[in-house]
Amino acid sequence: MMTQISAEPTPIAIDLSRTALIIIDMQRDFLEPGGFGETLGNNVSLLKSAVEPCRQVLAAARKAGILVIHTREGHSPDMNDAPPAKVERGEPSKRIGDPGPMGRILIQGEPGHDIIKELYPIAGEPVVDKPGKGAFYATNLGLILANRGIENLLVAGVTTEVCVNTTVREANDRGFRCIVLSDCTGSYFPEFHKMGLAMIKAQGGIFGWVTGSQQVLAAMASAQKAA
Ligand code: TIU
Repeated sequence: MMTQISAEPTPIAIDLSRTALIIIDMQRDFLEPGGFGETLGNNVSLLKSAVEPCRQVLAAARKAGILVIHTREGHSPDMNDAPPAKVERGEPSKRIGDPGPMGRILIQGEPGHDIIKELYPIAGEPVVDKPGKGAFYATNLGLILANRGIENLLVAGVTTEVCVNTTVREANDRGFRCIVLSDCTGSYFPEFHKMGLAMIKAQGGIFGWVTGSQQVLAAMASAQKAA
């Protein structure tokens, strides 16, 4: 059954049974003080607004039986998967792998690498660990989606112009319809958030569609009523 979602630049009709909600990098390292985001000089409180809309869409997706996938950016403890060009970049207060208040910065298994408690994965939800900004690069995300017959992605998470945009571009080139949930994403730079979303929906939806959590919640509710 097709479900209509109000979105920009146009409404879109999708089959929710072929749709996954992907929540990008809602990790303590990006959202809480003392993590990777803050070491880069960012005000991490700017990402907070995405948490509650994300929590609502996550709850509705679980209720509707929609596949939920979580991603986490980070590196193995031996850092074999961390490019020196990434580790050595800039002048952060701490580098990837350095000890911080939430454990080693951006390292798998450390408290800071974990997903925030409000959006914590439950059994059966794939968690994709990724070394890069895009969720397809050097991960089995494409395989997971192919095995489940997924054609459409509802995209949430942080940050809008970095990991969300990179993942949407990767997904769009792989043939997925991407619907980005504006209030479920966030950036350390409000102007990049705005333009990051504008870039996706420009030119007739060059990379995908943009909508809000309320539109998606309404679409999921109407699909459940019709079922
Ligand atoms: N997940 C993600 O977006 N990684 C980043 O490094 N984002 C920044 O905005 N720095």
